[in-house]
Amino acid sequence: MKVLLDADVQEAALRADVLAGLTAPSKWLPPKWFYDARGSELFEEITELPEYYPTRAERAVLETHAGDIARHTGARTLIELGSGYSTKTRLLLDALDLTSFVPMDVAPSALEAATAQIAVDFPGLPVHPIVGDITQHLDALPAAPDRLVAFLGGTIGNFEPAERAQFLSAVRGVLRPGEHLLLGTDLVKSPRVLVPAYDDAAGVTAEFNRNVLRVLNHHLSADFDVDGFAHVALWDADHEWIEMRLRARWPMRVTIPAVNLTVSFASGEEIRTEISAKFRREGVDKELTEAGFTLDQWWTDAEGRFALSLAVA
Ligand code: AVJ
Repeated sequence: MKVLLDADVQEAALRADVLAGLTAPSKWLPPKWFYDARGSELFEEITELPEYYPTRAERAVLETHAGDIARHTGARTLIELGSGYSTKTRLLLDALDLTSFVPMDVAPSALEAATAQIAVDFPGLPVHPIVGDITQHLDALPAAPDRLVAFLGGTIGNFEPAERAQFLSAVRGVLRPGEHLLLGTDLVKSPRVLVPAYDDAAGVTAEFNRNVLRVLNHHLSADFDVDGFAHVALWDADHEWIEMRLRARWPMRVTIPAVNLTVSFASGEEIRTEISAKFRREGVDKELTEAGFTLDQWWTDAEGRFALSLAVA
């Protein structure tokens, strides 16, 4: 496994984000810090919840169109960004005629498990996992032939619009003309469907959200009272995104020794921990075009909940 994120680099990045986010007037933390081993497992659990439709909807699109993806791209190399356990990706591994598979993720535990399982299920397929941050390490992607970059799950929605533009341009920058991007985007729909998907009855998403505080306790010796924070999920209709927050149930002072910081929370004060933007076809087309891609195919599930875009560089 190629490791671009060693523990020291990761901790330095975590310290910088915590310092910036928790000293800001409106407190925030970037969602990538959810994904330690426990966070990655909790996310897998989320994907199986009755309320969390995006994974099943995206799988339905992949089941229907994996053959089309193979035909339109002729890809020989599949690069998956933010690959996690690569569960849905197996549908692409089945359909494509690949000479290698390159999954990249910040979570080494998920990447290791995925690589081991794929070795068993796809013997003879070379897998070259990279532990890396997709916002920093695209340069490390191999210059292999006929590449298809897959960015699935709707994870692009976790970026702010400006970050999204920067990220898509960076992906375009590493691709040669004629190579492809397969982009998964969750679509705008009723908040009656969206909000429960991020606030499930079993409380798994709440645990996932609070896990970021456990990560800070563990890695920065912070003393967050994890149960002192309530899970909040709300639909921001102006931005068309879901926001997850952690709301202090009572006034708190938290010390974070690794960054030499004491943070005060008023009762009810919130930390924004994630945005998950929802998209429309025109918006996706526009953003891809602005990044230098051409939208070639747009596929959705039968209920129109989730889209896969195939774009050409
Ligand atoms: C993995 C980023 C696609 O935004 O829906 C699930 C993460 N957060 N429930 C998403 C998540 C809360 C998920 N992505």
